[in-house]
Amino acid sequence: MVNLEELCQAVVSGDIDVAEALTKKAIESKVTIGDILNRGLVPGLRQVGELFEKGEYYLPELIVSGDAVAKALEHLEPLMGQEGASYMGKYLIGTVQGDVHDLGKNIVIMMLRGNGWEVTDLGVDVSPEEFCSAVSTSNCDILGMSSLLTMTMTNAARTIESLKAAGLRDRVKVMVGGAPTTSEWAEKIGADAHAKDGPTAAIVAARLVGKS
Ligand code: B12
Repeated sequence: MVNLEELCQAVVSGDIDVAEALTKKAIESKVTIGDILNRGLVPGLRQVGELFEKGEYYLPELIVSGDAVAKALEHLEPLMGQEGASYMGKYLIGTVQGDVHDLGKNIVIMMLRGNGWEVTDLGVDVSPEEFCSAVSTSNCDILGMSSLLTMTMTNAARTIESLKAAGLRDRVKVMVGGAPTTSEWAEKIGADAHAKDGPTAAIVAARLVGKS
């Protein structure tokens, strides 16, 4: 049996090999993806964030812990097959300009793909212009923006303004997410919806296109 607390601690200590091995073992032992994420990987990152905030961890620790989770996600991603999920539509997603955090976005992508969405990932540090250009050429149903930094979350608002200025706002539903974001903030900047995690993102996205 896999101890998910050990997986959590492997993330906290930035032990990439152990995090990978325990994730593989958990998958073999039929631990659910939800438990691997919510009882192992994500709490590990949360602790790393707390240690960073207290000044006990620095950027190098954030980097290795992030890499440990990225490695673990590589093994989870193929398991989120689309079998059985009916086609939901096209979802364009990226992390806002100035922000390179992508683990949360990648978890959202896994959940969306597993729930029938055709997802295009624009990556990180995506400018309002790049988001607009992708919306104008992609015929997507939903644009999702991820923001982890309070300093740059305003770039999601700038992107919505740019969509309006380009006459594209009515073509697409806009969702926002990321640790510092809230549904009140989403409403304030004129987004259509907010979601606090991957599973909720899939539920809310379906609702936005009338397929829930
Ligand atoms: C790992 C990490 C990093 C890694 C990122 C690696 C990677 N590939 O992503 C690296 C080392 C690059 C990094 C860098 C920095 N980081 Co950092 N980082 C973190 C850490 C520890 C974990 C982030 C994470 O992955 N969380 C886990 C995921 C699963 O959660 P999530 O991203 O919130 O995503 C979920 C939901 O929010 C939602 N969601 C996310 N996106 C979206 C999008 C949509 C559309 C929807 C619907 C939902 C949704 O679903 C996701 C899945 O459930 C956090 C601490 C924390 N508690 O978050 C700090 C943190 C985010 N970082 C922080 C800081 C300060 C920095 C740096 C500025 C540090 C520095 N001095 O350089 C740099 C910034 C670099 C940049 N320009 O972006 C601060 C931000 C403070 C703030 N509020 O502004 C935090 C909170 C740490 C802290 N407590 O101080 N970081």
